[in-house]
This record gives sequence, structure tokens and C-alpha cells, in this order.
Amino acid sequence: MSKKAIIFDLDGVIVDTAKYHFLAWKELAESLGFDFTEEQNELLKGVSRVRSLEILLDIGNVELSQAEKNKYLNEKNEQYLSYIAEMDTREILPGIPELLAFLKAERIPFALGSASKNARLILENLKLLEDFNAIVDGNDVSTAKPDPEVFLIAAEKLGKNPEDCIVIEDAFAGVQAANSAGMTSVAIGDPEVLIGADFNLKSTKELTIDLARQLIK
Ligand code: B16
Ligand code: MG
Repeated sequence: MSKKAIIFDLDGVIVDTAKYHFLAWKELAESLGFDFTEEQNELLKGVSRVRSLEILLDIGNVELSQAEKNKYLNEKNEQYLSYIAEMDTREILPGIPELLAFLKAERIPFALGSASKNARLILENLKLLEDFNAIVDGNDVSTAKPDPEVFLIAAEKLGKNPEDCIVIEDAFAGVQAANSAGMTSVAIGDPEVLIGADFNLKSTKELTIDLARQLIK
């Protein structure tokens, strides 16, 4: 068993759920009388559901009671769940199946560290639920990224020291969380947004076996 371990973010690393979150938030914004753009959706990546609603309401300059917020949070999630119910293995991002197969063959443990409360359901739809050695999601943490809690719990569940963990993330808050946890951070996306990462990759296609070998050395 390798000394090192990998912790994967879910949305934007294993699968592109951002488009479904976007559609569901956009429908909510429109029902509240304002527009919500794809550019603004970038602000919600890696952010918890509750915080996402706060950001959305700020954009629309809308104030709501707690009861109304709860109602809209439920409605948004129901809408999002209806989209992800259709999801299957074809939506796993490029390079990920090969990387996971390599990690399994080499007995390098890997965990999920996601802000999503729907993570298990998504992994099940992608037929990946059984592959992960540990799963830590939005139901297991009390503080959201950029707090390192989600990744520290994942390291503990894997029985690894934080410095032996490599985090793969697509959100700035996630890169910050990995760095605060004392882990190696690999960012997927725009390097001008994902500043401070140890490695910057443009897409999951660049998560090659060669890179994995280098990371776990
Ligand atoms: P849910 P990650 C995050 O997942 C998403 O990036 C973020 O956009 C979303 O608001 C959050 O999960 C909560 O998701 O509403 O399903 O609980 O990137 O940390 O895997
Ligand atoms: Mg993400």
C-alpha cells in the first residue's frame, strides 16, 4: 500500500455537475425576477448550498426570510436532483476512469472530499461509489471550503498524514482548503483564478498516469 493518497473533489473533477447547478439556480433567479449568468455561476463553484443561495440573493438584491430561504433551497435541490437522476457513466470527465483504474491497480488509496450533500447519489449514478476508500461530503462537515475540515477528515479516514495527501480541485476555495490542510494541491481550470495551487492543469485530460506517478513518488 502506497504511503501517499489522493483526495478528489467531485463537482468539476469527477463529473461536470456545475451545468446542472447552474440551470437550477438560474430557474430560481428567474422566478425571483432577475437574471443569473454563467459567469456569475463561477462564484458558486465549491461553495455550500446555503452559501450559494446567499450569493445568488445578493446578485439579485433580494431579501428573504429564513423560512422562504429554506423553501427555495429545497426547491432548487429538487430541481437539481431531477437533472442528476439522468446522469450516467458517460458523464465522468475525461482521464478520470483511466486514473482511477491506475490507482486501484497500484493500491494507492483515494477518497472523495466534496461540499455536495448529493455526492453519494452522484457517485452511485456514475457507478463509482464502491471504488472510493473513503467518502467525505457536505453531510459530514460543519465548516465549508476554504476551511480544510473536509480534506482533514478524508485523510483521517484513509489513515494518512495530511502531507501525504494530494488534493485535486476545480474551485479556488478548494485549493485554499487543500493548502490550509498542508496537502499538495492540484488545480483543474483557469490558472489565473486558481492561484496558489502546487500544480495547475487546464483540464482533467491532463491527469495522466505519468503525472500520477510523479505526484505519489
Ligand atoms: P449540493 P464540490 C460543490 O461540490 C459544488 O461545486 C457547488 O457548486 C455546490 O453548491 C456544492 O457542492 C453543494 O452541492 O447542493 O449538491 O449539496 O465541487 O465540492 O464537489
Ligand atoms: Mg468542485
